[in-house]
Amino acid sequence: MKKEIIAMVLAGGQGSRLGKLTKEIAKPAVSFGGRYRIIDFALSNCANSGIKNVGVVKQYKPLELNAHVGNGSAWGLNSHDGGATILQPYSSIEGENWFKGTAHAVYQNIDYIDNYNPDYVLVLSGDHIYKMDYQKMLDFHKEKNAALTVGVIPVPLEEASRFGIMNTDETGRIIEFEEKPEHPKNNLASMGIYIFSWPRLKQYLVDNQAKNREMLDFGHHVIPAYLRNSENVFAYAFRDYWKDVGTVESLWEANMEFIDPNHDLNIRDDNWRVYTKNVAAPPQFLTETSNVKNAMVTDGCYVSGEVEHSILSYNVKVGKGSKIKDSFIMPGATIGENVTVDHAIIGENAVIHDGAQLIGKDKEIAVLGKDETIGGVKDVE
Ligand code: ADQ
Repeated sequence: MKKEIIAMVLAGGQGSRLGKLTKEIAKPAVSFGGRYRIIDFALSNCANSGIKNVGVVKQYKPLELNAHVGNGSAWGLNSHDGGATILQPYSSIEGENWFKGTAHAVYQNIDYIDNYNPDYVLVLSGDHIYKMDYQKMLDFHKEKNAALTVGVIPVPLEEASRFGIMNTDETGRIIEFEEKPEHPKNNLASMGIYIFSWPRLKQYLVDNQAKNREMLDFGHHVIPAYLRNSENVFAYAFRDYWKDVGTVESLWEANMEFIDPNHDLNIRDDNWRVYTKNVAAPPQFLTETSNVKNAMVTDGCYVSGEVEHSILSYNVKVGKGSKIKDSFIMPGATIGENVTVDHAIIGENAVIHDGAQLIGKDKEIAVLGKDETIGGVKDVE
């Protein structure tokens, strides 16, 4: 079944910088914005861009992710000739080999990709918050007759060392690229979003595997190899909201920004909806002692305390006399009475007993992990 383009969503990384929040769960399956999981943004972008064949490459702690993504029907991806396919971390090519890097993860799924005999493969990361029309990027790729187009965005220079950083000429051609430079000279960052012309990429992956040369990672190996060989590599400038939520601080920040009704992401845009798997939960209930302002409160919540500038995901309980401020509470958390939570992220199904405190400040966000319990004063972690 020939397709012009299919997507591969890399959803396997461990996300170690999210600490306790990813101990039991892969980063793309981490809860976001009350109702969503991080991977919903990439999957919704695919659906809204008309890319209906999506391979989700998983590796680390896949259970939650499998249950969430299923066959992709929540995103409208399971039409008669489309669908989301969860790709296992084993392959017929190499036996029981775990993926060793992003390009290796694609290499191991060549058979899946070849099923569709695509002209182009869109490679995405499952852990970014953004809305993007990939068709526009594809048009650009075709217009430039590129072998590879990289989605790019300026980032603050002080954060540049956690990205692939590049230089382009006036036509947008990438002339220099360095993966996570220690001392970045500029701030034009790769978003980890790539459109490859598939026959060429396949050749690189297969040839180098055959010659036993390392071609394991897009940032470290594939992009530099393309540039060495003078392939047409172009930068596609994206100017809207985009956030890599790979650290506790950025996850917290992105959730706080999400509360703002005038947020650039505009979650209320009917023309670009963000889909997710629905959880059957009763309507939220705010008791007579509750006081909720400037907050997102999702289905199934039961609130008797004060909530200010925070997100309560579905099925969260907040007891009487408790104060929740500037915090993101993941699904199923139970907060007892007279609890103070400020500048914090609370993991799924975590429990805070009566009278306890979880208080972070500024950029030091207090975190309670999934299923964790506290009952006394908690220091910032
Ligand atoms: P990172 O995000 O740091 O940088 P990496 O950790 O390799 O790169 O992960 C990219 C994505 O692939 C993540 O979503 C991760 O979960 C997933 N992934 C990683 N290894 C995987 C594997 N073996 N199997 C399946 N999935 C896997 C990348 C680029 C940078 C760019 C940033 C933008 O390398 O150049 O600037 O993304 O965030």
